[in-house]
Amino acid sequence: MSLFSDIAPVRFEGPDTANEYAFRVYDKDRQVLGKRMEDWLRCAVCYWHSFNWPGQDIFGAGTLPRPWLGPSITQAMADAKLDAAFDFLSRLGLPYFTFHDVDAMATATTLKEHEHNLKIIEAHIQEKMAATGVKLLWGTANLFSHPRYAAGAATSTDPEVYGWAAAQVRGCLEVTHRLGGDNYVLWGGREGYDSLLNTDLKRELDHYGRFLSMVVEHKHRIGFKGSILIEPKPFEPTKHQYDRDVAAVYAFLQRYGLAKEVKVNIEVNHATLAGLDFEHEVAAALTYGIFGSIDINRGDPRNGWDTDQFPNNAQELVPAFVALIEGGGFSTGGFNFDAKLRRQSVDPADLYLAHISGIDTLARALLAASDVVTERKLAELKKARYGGWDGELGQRIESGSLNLATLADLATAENFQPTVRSGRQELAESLIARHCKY
Ligand code: XUL
Ligand code: CO
Repeated sequence: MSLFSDIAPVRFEGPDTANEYAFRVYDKDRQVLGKRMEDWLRCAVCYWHSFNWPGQDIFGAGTLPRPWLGPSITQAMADAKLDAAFDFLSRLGLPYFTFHDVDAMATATTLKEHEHNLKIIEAHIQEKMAATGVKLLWGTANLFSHPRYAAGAATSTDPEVYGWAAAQVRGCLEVTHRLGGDNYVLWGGREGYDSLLNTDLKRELDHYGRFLSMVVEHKHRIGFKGSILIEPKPFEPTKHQYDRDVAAVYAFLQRYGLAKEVKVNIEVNHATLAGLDFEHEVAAALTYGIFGSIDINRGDPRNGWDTDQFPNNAQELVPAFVALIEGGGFSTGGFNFDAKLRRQSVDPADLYLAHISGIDTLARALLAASDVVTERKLAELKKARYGGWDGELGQRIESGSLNLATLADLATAENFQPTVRSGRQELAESLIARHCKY
């Protein structure tokens, strides 16, 4: 029995069910474009916001009943949290969870103690995973909450802090490996600066590049076959975060020779905060060959901070789903609910309702996107826009057989008179909207 035992295991009951604790659209075995829905979505519940966050904000204390939390977490509290989390996970029936080292373990003050406490909880997690069949989508080390990380971890001004970060990442990467995790994530929450006046940009980036190279070397040394993922975010908590968006991460990876080793974990609201569309970030990552995984929580377009809300609007997700389907779907990644309840959502049932609605939203977006892709009209519209490039002139330019002078001479000699043609944007938008019917 736990805080979450009052709800019976959540099942698919179809769109007409009167049961609020059932999936209306998410039918994990339903075939979509030759793959089970569960295998397209690969959904995960995050440990930290769901079980390790009591609902505090910068103006007020926690509101949510989380009896296993306190200023210092004992082993008994960590175990009670684990019991409750896996009770919830198995009743919700998603295939994956994600966690930070410190979310799960008893509080430690030295690195020896950290290693010891992590080992204890690893064994307990392993038992729970075996008993429930829930798998690990990714693990990550929290390198931002403790005061020692105020000036960053891999970009800290203090090499001893950098050493602490190395120890935490080595520990959590190895635990993730032993638990069969599919990915290891690094979110550089404090890898950035508040003011350039006191920041040595080049030195910090070089330290960060070296850190990531060491992580990749270690991954290969221990034989971890999953993906290493960086999670872009433009700011918060720092004023400027180095991994501000997919393009910045790609430039960073290239500079340090890591573009073939590291991918991205894209979060919807981090794109919003960067002033970009979510589908832009997905398309950019697919284009650069660094698409990894997704944190599917959204923001509020009127707020400039990270509200971490559960998704509830399928239509706005469809363009990203079209890109995802056309890109072949996830390999090691999945949709992680890095989402928080609101502070007034104090009933244990609210955590179920939030996830059920969020998962049904993803299922709706998947079905709509699969119809868009199957219909082929959007793909044909896009291809037709570039029709000229499939002709003789376009092919000569694309193949590199013309240089600036020969092309300029050709354009002049043949008196090119191009005219504006419709981009068919309104039709493209309509092709998305008409399929949002699930
Ligand atoms: C913070 C954020 C993190 C990462 C994991 O904005 O998204 O929770 O997902 O550290
Ligand atoms: Co996230």
